[in-house]
Amino acid sequence: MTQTNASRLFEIEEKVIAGERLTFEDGLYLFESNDLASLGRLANIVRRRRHANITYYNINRHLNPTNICYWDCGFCAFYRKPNQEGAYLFTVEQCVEMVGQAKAAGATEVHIVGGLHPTLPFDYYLELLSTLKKEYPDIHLKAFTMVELDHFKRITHKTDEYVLEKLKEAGLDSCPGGGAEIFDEQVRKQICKHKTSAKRWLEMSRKVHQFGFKSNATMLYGHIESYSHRVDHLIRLRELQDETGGFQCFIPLAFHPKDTEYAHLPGPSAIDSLKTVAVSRLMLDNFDHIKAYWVMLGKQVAQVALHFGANDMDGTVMEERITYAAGKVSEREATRNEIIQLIREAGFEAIERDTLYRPVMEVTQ
Ligand code: V47
Repeated sequence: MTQTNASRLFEIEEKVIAGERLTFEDGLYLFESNDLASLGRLANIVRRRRHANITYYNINRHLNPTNICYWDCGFCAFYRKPNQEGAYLFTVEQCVEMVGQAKAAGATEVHIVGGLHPTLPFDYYLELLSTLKKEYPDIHLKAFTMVELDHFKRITHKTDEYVLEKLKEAGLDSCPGGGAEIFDEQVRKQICKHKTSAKRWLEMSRKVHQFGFKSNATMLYGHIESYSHRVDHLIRLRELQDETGGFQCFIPLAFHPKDTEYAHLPGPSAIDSLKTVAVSRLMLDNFDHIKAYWVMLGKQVAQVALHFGANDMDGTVMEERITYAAGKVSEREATRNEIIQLIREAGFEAIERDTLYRPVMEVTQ
């Protein structure tokens, strides 16, 4: 006997209220549902239970030391080949200057990710971290995705543990969540066939957590993947989180097609983005935080996403380059006041956090 939509949703709602884990089939059902209001309502139950009326933001800066990359991911408009027009590599001094400006603007975090440069030695990255740490000891260095850590292992011909130890000595504080894309191997073969595998991304995250670092996790959605690939991705993250507890935050990344191999695709709609935030909140029952990354969602959709399970708006960002390269021309940074305003207008209390989600200051005005 087939269940009616109402009774299936009711069954899921009962699980959500009881704090029971949702299955793959539940996740798929939620993605396939067109009852957006109910998805939001269910995700909001979990969001409010964990974070009440609080929405976090931080003051941060993105720093992409180079866009030169020997891989050729089809979804990426950011990378350049070494002699290609627009290729760049910042010196450590240039990076220090940029972080100095961010520090002056109140930043507590620098988010450092870049292309996989074919000849830049591991020492460059160590020098970058140690110089930044020396100049700005209070700034949290959230640096290098699992894909970059895997690259460091390959260029040093040493172990993962060696790489992590050296980065730790140099001042690494935690790792961002990029490079996860979609874990399904068939999709990965099409959108980023040379990239670090899903298995390796997860293995490296496990090692990062075992080493004592926190990290984040992402999912790139709205390209050629199906709903079941998304649910599979979320469940693989949930399983690893059960094991390590080392993920702080999940960030669904809305695909921006312009100037990529998938420029013919429309990218995800606002409805799809809100669904994805909601289902992520509901499936990832062991993740504390779901981020509405306004750079990729757009500020307005990010605001609405706060009612669909997200409890974090990320930060001021300052000079984001990856989405900017893929056609996001208008929203490259935000001021503190603007983010606070977006959060308050959506009906939440804005709390500035550091990278580890400790409150930095309470805004009372
Ligand atoms: O790894 C690349 C994605 C990621 C495109 O950890 C694209 O707090 C959309 O990981 N359209 C980098 N996305 C961004 C990222 C991130 C952002 C904010 C916070 C955190 C965190 C992490 O952006 C890449 C890739 O998955 N990406 N190209 C594109 N055309």
